[in-house]
Amino acid sequence: MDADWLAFHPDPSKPQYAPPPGAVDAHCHVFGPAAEFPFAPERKYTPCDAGKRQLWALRDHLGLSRNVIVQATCHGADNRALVDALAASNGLARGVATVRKDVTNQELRTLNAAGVRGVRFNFVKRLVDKLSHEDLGIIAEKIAPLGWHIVIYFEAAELPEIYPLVTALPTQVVVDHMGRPDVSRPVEGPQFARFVRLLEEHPNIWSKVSCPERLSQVGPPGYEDVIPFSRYLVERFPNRVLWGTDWPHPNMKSHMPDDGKLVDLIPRIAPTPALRQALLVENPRRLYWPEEV
Ligand code: 0GY
Repeated sequence: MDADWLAFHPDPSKPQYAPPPGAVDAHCHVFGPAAEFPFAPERKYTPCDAGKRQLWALRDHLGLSRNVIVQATCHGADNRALVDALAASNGLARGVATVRKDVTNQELRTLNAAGVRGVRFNFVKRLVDKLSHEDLGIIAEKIAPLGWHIVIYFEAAELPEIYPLVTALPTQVVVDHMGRPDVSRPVEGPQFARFVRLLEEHPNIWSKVSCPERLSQVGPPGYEDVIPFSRYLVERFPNRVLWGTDWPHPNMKSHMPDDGKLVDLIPRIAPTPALRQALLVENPRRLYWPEEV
């Protein structure tokens, strides 16, 4: 792993908040193990191993029921570690893959059978080489017939550049980590207003209210500066928000969050039982286990 890599918390606390039955961690990753699933040559970082069994142990410890495993950029478009985890999950995990524009329909069907329900487009420059919008458009057209959605990851400053692509996508679209707002700015300020408008004007666009540890400038355990942003989205778009741990927290440099404390923030971002049921159970079910709806 990279010399300055911070490994995930070895002993997260038991949350005081108990999530409802069926609660989903809708944003987490598996890394390797590298000996079995080597990291991609084009990766921008080399993490510690963080395998499926550790993820299941965390799920159970936190009182969560299911996971959505998102392909991380360190594995590029090689989805083998993801598919291996899905196969071992007893149906308790679904996945979001990374594919290239030349992916075949047969490969997509195989991923679908493994439990993949979406692809991720990553626009964060420190994580990936730039992908052409034309290529992403080709991928979007290929995956749409499967009923999959597209997860997108960008920094707030990149939104104007990608706006035409994002708003033309033919599927449901889920934005990672609230579009990474600068939380030192006001919730009602122009930067976050632009993101809110994106959701307001496009009913197919959702947001993950995840990663306070990544966005916060005041830091743990309360991440007080991030809560108003997450809560705003949960209250305004209760049926289009997802929550996740982001375990094993790639590229965290300031500190490693205690996952139990992240769970304890949920009642502060979703203050009523109905909002929590939507955020943790019903919304992820509609995207990832639609056969149950
Ligand atoms: C996240 C955030 C990051 C990394 C990745 O796929 C990835 O490598 O998403 C990051 O470095 O901000 O969502 O896991």
